[in-house]
Amino acid sequence: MNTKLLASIAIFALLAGVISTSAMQSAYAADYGTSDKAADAKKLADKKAADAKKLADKKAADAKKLADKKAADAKKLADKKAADAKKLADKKAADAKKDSGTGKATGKASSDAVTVEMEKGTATNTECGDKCFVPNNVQVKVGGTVTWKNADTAAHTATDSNGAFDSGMVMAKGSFKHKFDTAGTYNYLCIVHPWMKGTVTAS
Ligand SMILES: [Cu+2]
Repeated sequence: MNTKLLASIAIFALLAGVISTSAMQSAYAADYGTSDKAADAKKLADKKAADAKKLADKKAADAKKLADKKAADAKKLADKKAADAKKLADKKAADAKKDSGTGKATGKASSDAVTVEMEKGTATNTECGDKCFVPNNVQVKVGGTVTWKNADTAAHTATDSNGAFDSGMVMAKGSFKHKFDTAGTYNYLCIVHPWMKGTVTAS
């Protein structure tokens, strides 16, 4: 063997070693580098998916909270309306009871039975105006009755201006009842004290 050949072999071997090492390194790098990128991409995708889910969950939770609040508000409003309606109905019932109980009917609503009082002092008080017959103006249903009660010490009458009814003399603590079978407006007065005037409307 000569020296030149030995040197050539040595150089070849060295080169081969260098080339194979670098080839392995690049293969390694390519392999693991790609794998790292894929892992990173997966991680990123997972994070995005997790974030998206979190956001969707939050939106759903917010929407539910809002819907619950709306439902609660609607219920509260409905409850309040129902309570108000009940209160109003109770008040009306109480007023109606009060009216029928005392005979001091307001005359605002048409009813089957209305009571009118001939007030105290009306025989002498020519200024009693709409406080002679109380209430002064009453509404009654057709077929309903109006009862006049004399709360005064003097005798009075309830006499229709057109002759539809006439109580005659109603003594102190006495009363007179008339049934209204025909719709209409009836103006009446006390023939003893003609300043005492009242109206019955039957409808
Ligand atoms: Cu009178």
